[in-house]
Amino acid sequence: MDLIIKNGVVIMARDTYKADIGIKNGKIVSIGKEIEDNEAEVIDAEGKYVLPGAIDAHTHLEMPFGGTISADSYEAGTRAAACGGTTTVFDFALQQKGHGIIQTAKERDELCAPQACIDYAFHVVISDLRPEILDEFQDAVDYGLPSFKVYMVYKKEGLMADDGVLCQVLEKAKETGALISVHAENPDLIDIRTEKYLREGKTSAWYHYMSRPEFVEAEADKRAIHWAKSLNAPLYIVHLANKEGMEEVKKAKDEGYEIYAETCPQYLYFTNEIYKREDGRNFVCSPPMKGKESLDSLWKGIKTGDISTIATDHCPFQTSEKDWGKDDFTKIPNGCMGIENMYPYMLSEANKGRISFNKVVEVCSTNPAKIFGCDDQKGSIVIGKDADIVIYDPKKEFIISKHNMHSDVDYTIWEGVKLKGYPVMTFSRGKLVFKDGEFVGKPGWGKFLKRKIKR
Ligand code: DUC
Ligand code: ZN
Ligand code: ZN
Repeated sequence: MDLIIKNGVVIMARDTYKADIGIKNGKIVSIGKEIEDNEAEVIDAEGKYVLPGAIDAHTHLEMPFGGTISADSYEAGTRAAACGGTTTVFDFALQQKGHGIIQTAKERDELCAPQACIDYAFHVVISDLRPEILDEFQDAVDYGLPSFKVYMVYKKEGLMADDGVLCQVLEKAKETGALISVHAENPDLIDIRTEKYLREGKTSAWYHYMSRPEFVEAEADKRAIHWAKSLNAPLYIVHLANKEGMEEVKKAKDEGYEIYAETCPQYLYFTNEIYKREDGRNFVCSPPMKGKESLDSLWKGIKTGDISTIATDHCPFQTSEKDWGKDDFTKIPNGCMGIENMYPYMLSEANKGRISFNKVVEVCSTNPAKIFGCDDQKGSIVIGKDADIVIYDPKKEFIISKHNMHSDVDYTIWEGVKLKGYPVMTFSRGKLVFKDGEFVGKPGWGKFLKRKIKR
């Protein structure tokens, strides 16, 4: 064996137990009591928790968006992820007009592969649906790319899928073993409300929220769920942030439909009140943070299992770019950071007693691995799987600051947030990539993950 992690408390989605873990060639090869091997390096995890690395199924790294490029490169983003206990990211590859699905992923891979510090996969965003693209679904699935996304918004940006496109991709995905994700907000309502506020001279970040409040998101959630139910097709709703949508997801799940909802840490911690602050623009993302009732309903959804996954929608911009919208909220590039904060924040909430540690492992690691088809390799501590492992110190106190983060962004929305417990080591396929606050991995280590969704 190469490595033995001894005496830790192993936390899985359904189980908690004390055990040693043996690792060889990047894989977990034994789990048990008092594993010995004179050749192996030994790490003593007494008093610590041993968790599967988190899987962030929603990131936008160096993505052209909002008139610029999101501020974390593949290197900076995956480095920061590793330092927050995330060992796999799923990034969005935007289809250019005229390009194919596999071509889109390969183009992003050229950029990502030399930089990636942890393993990664892509969801391809379909923005130019043609008969050839529908015909390519099966090839993409066979290639190991079984997840696509459509935007129900961003009409002016040329990204939006109308209901016709949404229904076609839902049906084709069902037929070919793929899964469709949607960003659900109603574009026409956003446009009309935005124009009204601008005409009235209401230009602060608060009107970003007001132009896309709860019901604007809920309508699109309901419409997407309606189509998915009607076509009996699976559906994954990204960054769910409102109560009405949460209730519709719950209803559909109770009726037996394969509907998954993801939410993000920012919707579990901040409310729309944040947009009233002087620096409110730094928190602008879409969908925006909502009222307290929505926040509470999302936490409830996590507890009941109606929220299947937590991911970050990590899409940061520098403060100078956010400042473009100082006097006009429509000029603020949309997106916030969270890639390094998701697991520490959720685990801290568990440590404070809000939910169980097992639940955090379930929504941050085991479920995304299952839903997106990499649970043969990722998402749990089981013999034969990748040794993507986090050692967590439940006693470590940590205050988030831009100074102790590892991304390239000059601020964090999480500044000053106090956490109870923090990761102290992260292993990616058995290789130590984070230790005691320092990144110790290297760019180019991360591998592209081929996946297959089981149905
Ligand atoms: N929302 C954001 O805030 N940023 C990136 C894309 C998105 O949908
Ligand atoms: Zn989105
Ligand atoms: Zn997103």
